[in-house]
Amino acid sequence: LALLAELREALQTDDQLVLVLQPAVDLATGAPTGVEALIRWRHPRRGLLSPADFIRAVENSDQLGSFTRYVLDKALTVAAGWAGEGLDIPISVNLSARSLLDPRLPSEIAEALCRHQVPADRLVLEITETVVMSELEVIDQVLSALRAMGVQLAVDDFGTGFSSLSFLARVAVDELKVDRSFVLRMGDSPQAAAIVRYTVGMAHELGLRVVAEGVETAAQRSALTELGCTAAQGYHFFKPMPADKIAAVLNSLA
Ligand code: G
Ligand code: G
Ligand code: MN
Ligand code: NA
Repeated sequence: LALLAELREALQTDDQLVLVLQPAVDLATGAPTGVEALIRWRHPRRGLLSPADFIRAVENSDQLGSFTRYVLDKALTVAAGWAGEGLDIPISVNLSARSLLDPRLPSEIAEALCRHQVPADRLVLEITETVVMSELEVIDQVLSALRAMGVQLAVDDFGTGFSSLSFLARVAVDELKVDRSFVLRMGDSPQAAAIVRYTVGMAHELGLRVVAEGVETAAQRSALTELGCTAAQGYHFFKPMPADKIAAVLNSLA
C-alpha cells in the first residue's frame, strides 16, 4: 500500500517514472521497424524499479487508469518528436490486459493521439494474451474500437500463454512478438526452433508482422534469418535507451 501511495505521488510530480526505448530492426536491412517503450520507476528510496516490481500492485488498484494514461502520454510525446524529424516509425506501448476492461480506453487514446498529433497507425499496443483470454468477451469491444481508430495491436510474449492460438483466431492483430524464451533455447532445442519456425510461418500466412524478442547473440540472429524471421529486438541490436538518445539512433539506421 505504501508503494501505491508513492506511485500516486510519482504520477503527479512527474519526475520519477521514465520511459526507456528499444528499437526493433529489420533483419535484412538493419532499418528500424519500430520502437518499444518500457517504463522504469526511479524510486527515491527503493532505487530503480522495473514494472515487474510494481505492475501487479498497480493492476489491482484504482491507479491503473492513470498509470496507463501516463505511459501513453509519455510515449506519444516521444513519437510526436519523431514526426518533427521526419521519422515515421511506430511506437509500441505495453498495455496491462486489465486496462482493456475500461470502456473509456479507446476515447482516451483517441484524445491523446489528437492532442499529440500522432496518426493512430503509429501506435502499437502490445497485449499479453495469457492475461487477456479470461475476459475476452469484455475486451472484445475495446479492441474493436481501437482497431477501428487505426491503432495497431501486437500479441506480446507469443507462445507463452495457454490460449495463444484461440486469441489469434478471435482477435484481429497486426503483429506477433515471439517470446524470448524460444529465442534463447532455439540454438540447442529442436523444439524451440520448430516453435519459432512455425510461429514465423503462421504469422506470414496470416499477413502479420513478426518480431523475435530477446536476441542476444549473432548466432541467434542468423538462426532467425534462416527460419524466415524478418524482424528482431534484443540486446544484440540495442538495449533499451533513454528518450534523448533514441532519435539519433533512429536517424543513423533509417
Ligand atoms: O522492461 P522490463 O523487462 O523490466 O519489463 C518487464 C515487464 O514489464 C515486461 O513484461 C514488459 O512488457 C512490462 N512493461 C514494461 N513497460 C510497461 C508499461 O509501461 N506498462 C505495462 N503494463 N507493462 C510494462
Ligand atoms: O514482456 P515484454 O516482451 O514486453 O518484455 C520486454 C522486456 O525484455 C523489457 O523489459 C526489456 O528490458 C527486456 N529485454 C529486451 N531485450 C532483451 C534481451 O535481449 N535479453 C533479455 N534478457 N531481456 C531483454
Ligand atoms: Mn512488450
Ligand atoms: Na515479450
